Amino acid sequence: MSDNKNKSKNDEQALIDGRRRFLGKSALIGLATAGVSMGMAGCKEKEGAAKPAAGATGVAAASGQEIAPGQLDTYYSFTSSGHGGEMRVVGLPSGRTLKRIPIFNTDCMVGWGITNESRAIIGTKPDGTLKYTVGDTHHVHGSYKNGTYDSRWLFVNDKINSRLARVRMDTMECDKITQLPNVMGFHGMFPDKCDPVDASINYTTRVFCGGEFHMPLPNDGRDLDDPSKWGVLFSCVDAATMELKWQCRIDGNCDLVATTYDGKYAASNQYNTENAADLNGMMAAERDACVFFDIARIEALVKAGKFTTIGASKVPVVDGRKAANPDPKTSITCYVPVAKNPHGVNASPDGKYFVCSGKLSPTCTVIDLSLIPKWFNGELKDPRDTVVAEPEVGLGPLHTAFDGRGNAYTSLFLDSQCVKWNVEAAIAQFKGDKKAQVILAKIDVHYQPGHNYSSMGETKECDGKYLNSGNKFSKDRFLPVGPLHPETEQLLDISGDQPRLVADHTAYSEPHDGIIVRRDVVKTRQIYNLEDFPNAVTADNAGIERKGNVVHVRLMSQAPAYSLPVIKLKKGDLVTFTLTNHDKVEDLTHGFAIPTYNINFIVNPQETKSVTFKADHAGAFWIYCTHFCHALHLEMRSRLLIEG
Ligand code: K7E
Ligand code: CUA
Ligand code: CA
Repeated sequence: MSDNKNKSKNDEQALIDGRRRFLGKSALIGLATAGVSMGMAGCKEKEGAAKPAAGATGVAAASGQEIAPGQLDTYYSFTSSGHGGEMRVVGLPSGRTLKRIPIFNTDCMVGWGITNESRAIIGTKPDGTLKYTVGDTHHVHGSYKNGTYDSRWLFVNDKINSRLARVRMDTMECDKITQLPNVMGFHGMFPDKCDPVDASINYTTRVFCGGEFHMPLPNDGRDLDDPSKWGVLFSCVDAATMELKWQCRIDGNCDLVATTYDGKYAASNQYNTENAADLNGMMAAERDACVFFDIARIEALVKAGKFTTIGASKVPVVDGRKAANPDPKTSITCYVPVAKNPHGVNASPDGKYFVCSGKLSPTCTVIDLSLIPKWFNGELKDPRDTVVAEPEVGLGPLHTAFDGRGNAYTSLFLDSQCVKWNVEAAIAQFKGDKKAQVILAKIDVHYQPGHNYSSMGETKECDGKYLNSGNKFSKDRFLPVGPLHPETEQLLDISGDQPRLVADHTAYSEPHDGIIVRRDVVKTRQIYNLEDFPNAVTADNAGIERKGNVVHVRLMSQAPAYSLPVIKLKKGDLVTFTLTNHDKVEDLTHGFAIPTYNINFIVNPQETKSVTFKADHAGAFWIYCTHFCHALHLEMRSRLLIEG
């Protein structure tokens, strides 16, 4: 029997080895054909390889990571959802889904996109319909104070329609969405960590947003046949008001964004310094760049009125292109050459370095942030002099996380691995130390990782406990659910010398980046404040108010009843329902659905929401509570009678 067991173990290992070889091969083909097919390496696997791989790949099943029933996780993970358009909240290390926060999508559970309040945040067209119903969230980052999270806000980008959204940490709901003018493909985003000039402002006041795609400026039908005239803007949004502060026109594109801990610089890696409009053109140059922005200089220009505007937008635009900035001493931008077609730029938690991953080069580029001001002061000849290491890490490096002990963890898309390497050793090697041990470990992840991110890794409190590897293909890791497989979020314990894979979690397509936040940092409120809602319904104003065919129904809910058992309307009425939940018990939420009228939303304790619609068909309709609230939840309903 033990023979059999060994045999099947060997078979499994052979399958895994075969699969890895296959991956490696397609990876090389991908590179040889200039990267075009590299994303598909995971899809072309022959079907026979589909067999459980756990056990043989070092999954520490009894690793002590399990959270027993009734026990709480030690971390929150806030993740993007890609073209799902929402944000997700997951408990770690268990991988329990705690919440989905609708943002750029619509959601009929909470009524996001249905209530007047949420529609005002998303934005509507003159005819009242939602301006957009799709979104593509990639990057979630928190607001900072003193170099760590302050539990005020989370920010997330929408790549499709170039919008920045803010989520309140206390309610974990979206409260603002801002569209960036003259930007297409808003991809990288990062809040600042303190003010570039006033050190007493040691918290987030700006959010930097990178534009990825070149576009006509303005995009009104001009220059369609001449992409050489198209441009890219890097934007700065006020974190408190969520209004645009300024934009900076650049050469090349923006991919991801990082900010320094001293607040002086933001930077974006660029894979298209060629300013090309086609694939071959974007891969023509041997090196691309990481462009740094001197925030204080940009804001001084804006203050001095040295800006232009584009089209109908009133946002000040400064010129950060190379031709407009010949002298480093006055330049607002610094283009540091980095490895070809880089992806990702990440700040080390000691505040010293930015790391760009090569993607089409098997290297990471380490930029010493103390040398950036030297370049801006004219003390360095070449921006490239700020590069202090370029270690070879493996194939297809995309994103880098840190453990706070001087080590970096880079995802290797083509190798399907996470590589652990030491930053100071890489710097020593770059200086010529041949004995420097740069690569410390390589661990397989399943399969083809995009982002990875570590616990508190984007803060000075980086604790080096966990690393999440967000993998783009799960293949045989889970029960099949049709042609589209779930993605894997794999949890690695990085507290020891060797990273250990400790859990596979599924993820619905398709998360990119996230942050892992210690649970004590997160402060949520238990119920809402009645006073926060100017339209709150109380016993004083509850009832039905009619002005011609415009009707306002003001309702209260208290388990298990709405305040009006019968509501009479006439066909053709324009009706607004405003509902305030007067229950005060945490989690005692009610729903509000009207059959055939496409209305459903929830009201949390002490919260107010409203909907407006035309009563365009007659009949009797039971308004009912959709959210289980009470033993008499099913009885919680009112008759809506619409006369024909
Ligand atoms: Cu690598 Cu949009 Cu951050 Cu996805 S991006 S993986
Ligand atoms: Cu109220 Cu269910
Ligand atoms: Ca390029």
